[in-house]
Amino acid sequence: MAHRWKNDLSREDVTPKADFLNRRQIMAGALGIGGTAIGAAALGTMGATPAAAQEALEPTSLEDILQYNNFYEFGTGKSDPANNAHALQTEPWSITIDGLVDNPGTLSLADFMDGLTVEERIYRFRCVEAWSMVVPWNGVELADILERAGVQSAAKYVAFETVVQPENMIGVQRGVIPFPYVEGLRLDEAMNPLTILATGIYGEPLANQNGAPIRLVVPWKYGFKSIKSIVRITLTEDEPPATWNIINPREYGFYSNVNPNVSHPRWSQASHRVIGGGLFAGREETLMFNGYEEEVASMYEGMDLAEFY
Ligand SMILES: Nc1nc2c(c(=O)[nH]1)N[C@H]1C(S)=C(S)[C@@H](COP(=O)(O)O)O[C@H]1N2
Ligand SMILES: [Mo]
Repeated sequence: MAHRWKNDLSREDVTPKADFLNRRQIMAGALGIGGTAIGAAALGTMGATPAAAQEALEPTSLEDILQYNNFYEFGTGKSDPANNAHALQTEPWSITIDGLVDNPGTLSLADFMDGLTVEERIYRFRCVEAWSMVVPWNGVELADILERAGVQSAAKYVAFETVVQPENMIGVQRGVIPFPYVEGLRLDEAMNPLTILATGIYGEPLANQNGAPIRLVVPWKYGFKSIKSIVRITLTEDEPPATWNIINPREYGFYSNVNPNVSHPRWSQASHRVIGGGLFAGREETLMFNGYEEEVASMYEGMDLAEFY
């Protein structure tokens, strides 16, 4: 399983993926494409989990995950996506992979997911607005997709783009921010085993408001990096544009790694509000890299983390 990339990055350069994840291998049927019900989940035995990562994360209720969203294509209010995203047209869906890859092309979602194993990943999810959830995603490692595309050695970044359906998207009609929503990662971030493309939550296909049918999840970065409803993935040499970074570069950096020690210009990032939990909802201290320091800190050695907020 240890395969080398065509460029100089390799799986061996990053933390072995097995050791930090509460993971269950889920049958490919869990994709939800074609309406297949989720199959029985076989528990992955991936070796011992280090004590730090073993901390059991209590997933946020599905109700909260479905009703407290950011998806500006459907409005700026937290309940707007739940109210308006039913209009999103997700069938048919195709995804283009292009740029600096050996195998560019446009695939239907089914072909895009063909042969990939959908896993469960229970991740902390921290919005830059200082709230957080724990989400049991179902998804595939982005690295597997990039490998199949054949990343060329000149590629340094990965750019992502969200669908634009003006007739279905009230936020696009209102022009609340520029669309399409775009985001990007450095190639090593994109290839980190923590980085997934999610197609489900709680074993169900992604709800429209959560970025159906497929969205990025980068758990050590602020939530706005986790771009929804992706239609294009482009390998580039130069740092790609990122929506919030374009809108306000002083407040939203390209890197935007979760960092409790670096305040947003208008609020502290030292703690966050936990979504859900009813009466017992409260605040928690925010962890460096959102608790994934061991897995990702080495990628930023020599960088001034404050500068790269
Ligand atoms: N296309 C698109 N992707 C997006 C956004 C958006 O407005 N449009 N909002 C981002 C922000 S700020 C957050 S916090 C997460 C929210 O994901 P969730 O609603 O599934 O929790 O989606 C991110 N991805
Ligand atoms: Mo966010």
